Amino acid sequence: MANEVILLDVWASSFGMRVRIALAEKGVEYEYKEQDLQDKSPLLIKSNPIHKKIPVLIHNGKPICESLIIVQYIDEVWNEKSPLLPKDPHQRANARFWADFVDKKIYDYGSRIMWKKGEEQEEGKKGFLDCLKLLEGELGEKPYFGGESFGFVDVAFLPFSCWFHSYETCGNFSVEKECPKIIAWLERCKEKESVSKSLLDPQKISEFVVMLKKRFGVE
Ligand code: GS8
Repeated sequence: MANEVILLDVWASSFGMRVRIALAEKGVEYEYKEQDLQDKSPLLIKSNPIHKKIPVLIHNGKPICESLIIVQYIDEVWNEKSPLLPKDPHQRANARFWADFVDKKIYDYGSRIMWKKGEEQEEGKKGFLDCLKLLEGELGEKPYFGGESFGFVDVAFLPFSCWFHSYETCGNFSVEKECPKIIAWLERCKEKESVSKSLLDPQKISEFVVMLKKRFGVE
């Protein structure tokens, strides 16, 4: 059967970027359909009726929702190239644990740094840096989170790095100063074409954040 792959996405979404990295890593061709979240398309609503959120992958007419679930689906379907999850059940569980940790913590603290002020922003900054330090500890001296090869946790975490510059500007701190190993890991990952072509320019994200702040009247 021919593989028809469609991705419903929004250019600046870290969740969407996860899927773009995984598809690029596997060498899967797909049709990209940019979505307008202010005016959701019937296709998005039909494909993700529960959350009505991007990203959604539509594979041969069947939708898959939630970025981490999509990345695992991609890994299972296109399993002959670049495995993302390890084979060993304990290592798999560990990879899922850290991807879930990124999901639950990084986005939330990052958002607090960007959109809140005063005490709430400080809490966001502290929470964010504490999480980065835990991730740095998990990475240790390994080249990638899963060990010698690029994998699931790298895919889950990498897109948030495009927002680091915005977090740093809003929260007045430096990730490189606080967590140099995370930046070294990021640079290492960017040597891969699947990553460099899927990640967005942090400057473009910063301009987007400034535009959003103006639109929503956030100083
Ligand atoms: C999160 C997707 C999400 O927040 C995942 O795929 O991992 N847990 C999900 N998507 C946002 C855009 S990115 O910030 C979205 O589609 N929002 C639309 C809405 O909330 O109405």
